[in-house]
Amino acid sequence: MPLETPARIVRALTDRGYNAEREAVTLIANQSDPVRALERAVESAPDDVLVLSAEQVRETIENDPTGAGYTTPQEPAAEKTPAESSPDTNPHVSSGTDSDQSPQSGGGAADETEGSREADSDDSGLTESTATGADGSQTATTVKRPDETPPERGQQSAQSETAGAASERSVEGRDITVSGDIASIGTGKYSDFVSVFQDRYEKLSRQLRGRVNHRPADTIEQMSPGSDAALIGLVSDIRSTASGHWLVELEDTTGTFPCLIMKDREFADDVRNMLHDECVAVEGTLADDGGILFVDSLHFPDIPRTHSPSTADRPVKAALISDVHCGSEEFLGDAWQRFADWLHTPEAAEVEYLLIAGDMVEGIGVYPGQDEELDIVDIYDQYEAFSEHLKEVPGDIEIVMIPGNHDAVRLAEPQPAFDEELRDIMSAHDAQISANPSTVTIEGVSVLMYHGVSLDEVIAELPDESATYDRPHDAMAQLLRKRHVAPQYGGQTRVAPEPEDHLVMEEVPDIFHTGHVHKLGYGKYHNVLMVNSSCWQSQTDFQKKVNLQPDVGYAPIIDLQTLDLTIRQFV
Ligand code: D5M
Ligand code: FE
Ligand code: ZN
Repeated sequence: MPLETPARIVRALTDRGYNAEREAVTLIANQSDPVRALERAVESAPDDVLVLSAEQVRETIENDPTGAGYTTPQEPAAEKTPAESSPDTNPHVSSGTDSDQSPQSGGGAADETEGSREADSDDSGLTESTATGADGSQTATTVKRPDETPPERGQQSAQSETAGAASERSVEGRDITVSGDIASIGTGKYSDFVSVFQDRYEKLSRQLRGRVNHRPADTIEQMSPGSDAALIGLVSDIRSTASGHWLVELEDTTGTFPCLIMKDREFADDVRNMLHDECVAVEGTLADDGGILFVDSLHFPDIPRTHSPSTADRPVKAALISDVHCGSEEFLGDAWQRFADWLHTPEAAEVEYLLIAGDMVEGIGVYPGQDEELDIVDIYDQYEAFSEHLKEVPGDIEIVMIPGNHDAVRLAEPQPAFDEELRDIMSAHDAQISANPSTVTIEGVSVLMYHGVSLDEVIAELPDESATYDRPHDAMAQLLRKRHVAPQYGGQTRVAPEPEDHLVMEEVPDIFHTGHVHKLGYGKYHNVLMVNSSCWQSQTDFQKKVNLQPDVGYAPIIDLQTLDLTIRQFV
């Protein structure tokens, strides 16, 4: 019998161009003649149907003219193998699962994972969850960017690089709202560079205003020497003096002002964690000649320590992955297959969401010499191949995707969502497609999804105690503290000139999800759960040269009811 496992049924359906709901697969598997059930389900599927629903399969089975050998899903055939029985009663784990390969599976603690480390920040507390049994109750997903009035569909200008807009649709049992796309209306003119920084200052200074009694830089210039003063500004320069103190120049909308941080201050080390263009507040005393502020306290926008994350009110889980790199010679198709197969097992029944934080495909011309490692050289063919892999993911899992630096959208951040052409290619799974970054609210839990290009910069610029490739979540914590996903302008991370700064974290997320550095890392920072997904690509030539050992094939799974994290590996 060639169709004895749900994984095989999924594969057979994918070969025929179909994606399927898990219950549809189970129904087919439960038939005494699954081959016939599958063929009939496919034959009777309407032409425009891409996702085979349980309802449609049930109908096909009920309307089978022979009816011979069919069993109802409620009454599994007595002689069935474990793999063919229903998820509720089936202890069997499909051959694609990681159960005997992953150090985490079977109840191992998440922090035993090689290549992943838990942040040692003040309030970490990751645990593992192995709860089972979905109740299938109402769900709600919102994909949105904070601070955004999404345009109506079709309202974007012709030169706009964004494709989508707010959309609402009703999927069986779920209420989904997507308002994720940015309408890129930047013209690339100087005025947009000015306005994106003005907006950054406006949004971040608002977060600091309650903590200091600040004055504009030009007012401070006029104040009498020796007076107390406070200033909020974007960091325009950081220098160390001959005697080892720090001279930090802050800029607001009225001018710049130099601030001196003495090396013996307890917050002097924080200067090492500063990046150009981030927003900070200082309080201190003006020097005798008035031309410099001696800093007594330094404040970052930060996440309040009292932040209490929201949780789902039913048992439901989300898998957070990134960096699939389909089309690369190093793409790990087998690992992906095992992951997709696992999603069809009873163990994964509660996984209702799959978030993919960028780099769906390997892309073309991303790095010099990259073409030598391409398995698929045409970018559209890469997305076609990725779409085939998406079909292996259960059709009843909600997928949310944002682009990364390898994807076919503009490189400058914020990156708009995939355009219509790419959406069409990837339409089989009907994923939610949004900008980089985006905030996705699942069952009341907000997830800030950001691909993570700025992590390279944070890791390069900050001292090792603050961020390394082995601890990408430390770099993420720095971004949370700065309340900005890509603070530094003019470096590696390209920031688009726009009327608004969409990269500011105006709202505190419950979960912060990034990728890009191809390392697994997780931890908590002021109760925000941080997850840097690994990747589905083995070490590339470049990574070999710079000795970057990627963590591959991990799928962090978050229980949205408890925010417990389980790490699974599928290599
Ligand atoms: O990048 C994956 C990681 O590897 C990320 O930390 C950047 C780094 N990387 C990979 N290739 C290069 C080249 N050629 N130059 C600089 N940095 C590189 P990803 O963009 O996700 O492939
Ligand atoms: Fe990547
Ligand atoms: Zn990347």
